[in-house]
Amino acid sequence: MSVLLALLTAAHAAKGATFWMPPQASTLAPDLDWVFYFIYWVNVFFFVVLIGATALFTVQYRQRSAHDRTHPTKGSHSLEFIWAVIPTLLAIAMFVTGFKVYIDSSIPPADSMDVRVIAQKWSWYYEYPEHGVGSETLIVPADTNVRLTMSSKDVLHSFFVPDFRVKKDVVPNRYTVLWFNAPEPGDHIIYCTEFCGDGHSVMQSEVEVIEPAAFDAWVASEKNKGPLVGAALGEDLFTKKACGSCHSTDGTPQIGPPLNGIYGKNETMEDGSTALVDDNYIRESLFAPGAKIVKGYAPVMTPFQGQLTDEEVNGLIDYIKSLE
Ligand code: HEC
Ligand SMILES: [Cu+2]
Repeated sequence: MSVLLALLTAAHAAKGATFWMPPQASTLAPDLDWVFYFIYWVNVFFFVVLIGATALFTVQYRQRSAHDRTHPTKGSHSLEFIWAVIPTLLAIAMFVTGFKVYIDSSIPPADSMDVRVIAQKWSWYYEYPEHGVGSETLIVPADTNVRLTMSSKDVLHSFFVPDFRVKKDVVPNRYTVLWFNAPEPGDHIIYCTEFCGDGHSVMQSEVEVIEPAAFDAWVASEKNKGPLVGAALGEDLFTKKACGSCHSTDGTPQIGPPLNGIYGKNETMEDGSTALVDDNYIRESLFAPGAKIVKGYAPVMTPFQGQLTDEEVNGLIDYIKSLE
């Protein structure tokens, strides 16, 4: 009992932590917890009222003798009206508040710093395309919007930081996006929350939120250590894989369309449809170029399926993104 109490007090000591929730360490956490506790207390209220009334009526209206008969009862329109309208209003309030938090957590702010998350059995790896460094711990500056673009090398994983209240599946052959802003420096646990085989339970990592100045110092110290990452890796591959024999980066059409300034644009296809050029589109262009043919060009690009690692695909995407 005293152990339990000690645990509870310890949890309460951390900022914003409650009986059910870990500390609130992101800007999303207070809003999300509000919705959680709103639904929670509505549930507690109705649980107590309904179970209480059931218990009370069971005793009060029990059959007292063998010939004890119930009086015939008539319906009540006002009662029925009340118990239809109040729950409906409560359900609408839950939807509206929940939807708002869902939208806020789904759309990364435009000024976000990009980090790539690569999941594999059974570890996490982080790439900083804007800084050209990689890390096994997610290190981010405090008070900064951070957008994670996540992919898996093998099976389905799921990225979960309880203290931030963010969670998203990480899937092979596709990018998923998640964002957060951690106002204060501190360490928080990252879990894989999708059962992904033997080592699932040890597939943990850590996010270290540090002061922005310390982050810049960390980037400077990591730079030029280890292999090329992000746009620098992409630029290197662009030459090695001879993408330049068909694609210019200065706007001149060649055998293939120029690749500068395409990221974030809507591209028109041969069949008249359009597609947004984002991470998933470029990945598809590399692995299955025939899936969407850009208007005015022939389907002659060789598929690079099996010839590029996930890091290399990420690097090429970051390089194309960097071309103006
Ligand atoms: C043999 C010539 C050729 C080579 C080599 C080639 N491509 Fe392509 N690529 C094309 C053509 C042609 C298209 C347009 C037709 C289509 O959509 O498949 C294209 C389309 C693309 C697109 C979609 C562009 C848009 O405007 O929507 C991207 C991205 C791309 N290529 C990237 C690359 C990268 C990166 C490499 C090197 C790893 C590469 N390509 C190598 C010919 C080539
Ligand atoms: Cu996993």
